[in-house]
Amino acid sequence: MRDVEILGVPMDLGQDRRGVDMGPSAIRYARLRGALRELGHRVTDLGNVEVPIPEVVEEDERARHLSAILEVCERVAKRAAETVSRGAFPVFLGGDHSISIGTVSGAAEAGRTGVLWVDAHADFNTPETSPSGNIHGMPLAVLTGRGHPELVSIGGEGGSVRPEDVVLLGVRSIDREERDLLLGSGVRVYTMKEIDAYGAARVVRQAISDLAHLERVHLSFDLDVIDPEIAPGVGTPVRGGLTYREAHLLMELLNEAGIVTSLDIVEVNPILDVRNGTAALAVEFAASLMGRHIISVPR
Ligand code: 6HN
Ligand code: MN
Ligand code: MN
Ligand code: MN
Repeated sequence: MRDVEILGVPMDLGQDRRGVDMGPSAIRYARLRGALRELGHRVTDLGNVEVPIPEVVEEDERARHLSAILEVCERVAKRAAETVSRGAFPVFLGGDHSISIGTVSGAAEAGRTGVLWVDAHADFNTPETSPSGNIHGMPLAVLTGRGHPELVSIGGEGGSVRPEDVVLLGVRSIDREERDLLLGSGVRVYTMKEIDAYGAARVVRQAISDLAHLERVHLSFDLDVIDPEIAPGVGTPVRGGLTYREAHLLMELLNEAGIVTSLDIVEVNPILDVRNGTAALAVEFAASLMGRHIISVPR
């Protein structure tokens, strides 16, 4: 049993498409709290962090909506730090992936924290390498100390996490210069190619062992890692993603390993979704991570 605290961050300033700000509502509508309570957890919903809408926010060409995102992420980091200081398990609902600059920085206040970044993209751009200027393509770089100095400063000098404590999983779309930056960073990367070649179980177990030296691991789960045929409600879909069972297996193996101490569920876009199916999947995967078993076998 865990004390779980849900915090919504209805942010859509980190990318171009409207609708991802409705992610927290969609995930709540899909009964996240009920699903986690059924597993025996004590679940509190802390509501949403306030986020301005793009219409009232200034543009910034190389890193769009920088100052507003900075402000929101600072607030999020503070709330995240409060939750982990209570010993609770935070579940952050995005919003686009730029929120993780705040969630991970705050969670890492509890002590050295690893990151498992599960995503179709590497999110390792900087304002210099980014083809879009969208900050949701930059958070993992920021968290490891690369990119816009104001964003990096949220996690304090040098970033919130060490590159050797970070594992990327499920990637299949990386920009050219982003790739060079990532390859030189020390972050471990398992692309869809490794998952196809060796199987999800083997790759996930390897990722778990890569993080075994850490007492705390933050799972940042971008729904676009799932194949868009089953998870269409995301702003930047890429073909060839995780299957339904591969994603459940990932969560089941993480649950078994017991290493995850905080969670982001990001990039759910209800406007692009079909009958809230992507949010419903997100809730299913969260429940698998938090202990849902089809059959409980005593071990
Ligand atoms: N996400 N690499 C592209 C960019 O604009 O930097 C896409 C980023 C997608 C980010 O899905 O969280
Ligand atoms: Mn704008
Ligand atoms: Mn992402
Ligand atoms: Mn992504």
